[in-house]
Amino acid sequence: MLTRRGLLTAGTAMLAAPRSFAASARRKPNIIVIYADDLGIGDLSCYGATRFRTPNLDALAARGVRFESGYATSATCTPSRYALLTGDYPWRASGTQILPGDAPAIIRPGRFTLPSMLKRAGYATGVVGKWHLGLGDGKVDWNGEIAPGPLDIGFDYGFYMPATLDRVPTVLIENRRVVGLDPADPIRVDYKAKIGDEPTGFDNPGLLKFRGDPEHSNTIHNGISRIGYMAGGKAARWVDEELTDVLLGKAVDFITARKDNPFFLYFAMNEPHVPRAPHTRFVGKSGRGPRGDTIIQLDWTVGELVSKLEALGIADDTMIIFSSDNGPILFDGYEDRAVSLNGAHRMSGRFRSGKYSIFEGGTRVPMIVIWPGNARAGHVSQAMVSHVDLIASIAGLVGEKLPRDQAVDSLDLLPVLLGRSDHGRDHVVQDTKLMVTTGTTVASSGARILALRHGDWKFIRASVEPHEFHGNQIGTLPRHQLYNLASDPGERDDLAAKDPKRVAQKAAMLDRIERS
Ligand code: NG6
Ligand code: CA
Repeated sequence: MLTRRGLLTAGTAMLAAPRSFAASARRKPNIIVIYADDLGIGDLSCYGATRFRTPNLDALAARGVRFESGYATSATCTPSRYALLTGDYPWRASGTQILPGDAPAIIRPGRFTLPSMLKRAGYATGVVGKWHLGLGDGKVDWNGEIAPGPLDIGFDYGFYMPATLDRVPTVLIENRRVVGLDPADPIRVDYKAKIGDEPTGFDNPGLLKFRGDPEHSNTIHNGISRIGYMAGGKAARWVDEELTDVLLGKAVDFITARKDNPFFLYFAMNEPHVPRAPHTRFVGKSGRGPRGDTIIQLDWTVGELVSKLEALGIADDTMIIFSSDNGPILFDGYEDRAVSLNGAHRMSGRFRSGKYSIFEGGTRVPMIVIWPGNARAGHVSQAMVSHVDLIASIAGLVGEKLPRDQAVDSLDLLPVLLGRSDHGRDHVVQDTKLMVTTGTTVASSGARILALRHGDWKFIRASVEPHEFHGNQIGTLPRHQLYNLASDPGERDDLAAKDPKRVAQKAAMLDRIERS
């Protein structure tokens, strides 16, 4: 296959030019990307989960294409989202690792992105939910105009959290302003030293709903200690238990107001990322504790959004792509009993490990595409696709061209996304990068860890990075590893010593892709 970077790899034929599905539709379809946070490929009942059910996502899968080899580019959030929006693998750029809540914007204004391309194609474009791609130019002014941000890279509308649920500031931003901010109570944020006089998890553990590890033991808001210190902005802070309803409301408002013309909505949900504080109506519903309960909340919320499309009469004109930014994890900083209550639930299905890992569980995620009348209902695809491919595939759909030097890793796989072809990628690069922390959990150099899946072969490049983080195996060894995913999807039987020739080939191929 010829990638946009011009690398010729053996083994697969070029895809036929995508058919013009758009032409058969009444108009350009609305496009909704629903991106879950830390949801594993084994977390939905349509992917084999048996300990609880996800009826709304199962129904979605039954009406569309369900992928068994759908990949986020990376095993953590920021890099996967960077790739989703830009069409570049994140490891081509520096600064694309997990960002603090006060980091500058990493996708710079004016850059060619999925939303900017769709805007050019006549779409109204919006983001609702988790951002975590940085804001501002250095020091963000939380009390003034927040820029650059989503509005500077192609979104017309944004209603979003700056980073993650577990990072300060715990406030929502609409377009360029913090929502509900009282100017008399300005927000201050510091990731290094304590500011203000609010209690912290370190000093006041008695105030907590559940305890955090040292990284998650800074300012307490809503009974949850966060990463980072914050003061002020009291009236603007979110209530974790109500946040998903607030975001759903904004997503519904966005589509309702724009239903008569094509729109693109990037709905970046938080479930089941930590801290897991579901609404009371979902508490106890999964029988697996708060992690399962937030998955039930996610499933219900997706169902509501789909019902809204139906009520508005636009469900048939809407393509929905559902996926997750990286694999799953039980303990990720809070003692919320996820580990003890998980029981026999297999978050990554038959794959090994999850979030942070270079094993399949890190990046092979649930992925469902529906578009009534266009995407094949009920098709289960084994084709390899990556989120990095969305931009080129959607460009083909809406008749836009990619600039030569942009979205360099993105392949037009529209027929694959619609279940009309099972010829996906012949290879995909996976990556992870650990945080460099001074806490007790990990001492990483912050180096990228890369792997290559090529056909059924999985090559993991040698790395001296730590082998474990938060209970998930990262998959690193100081020597190269080789697995055959067809016979060994759980990556247990390292064939590197038996097949040094193949190891050398894959190592060279990954080097070539990296340099291309
Ligand atoms: C890590 C946090 C983790 C989570 C993650 C981001 C520590 C020890 N761990 O650094 O709890 O917030 O960042 O998750 O601080 S992600 O899904 O947004 O990538
Ligand atoms: Ca994530």
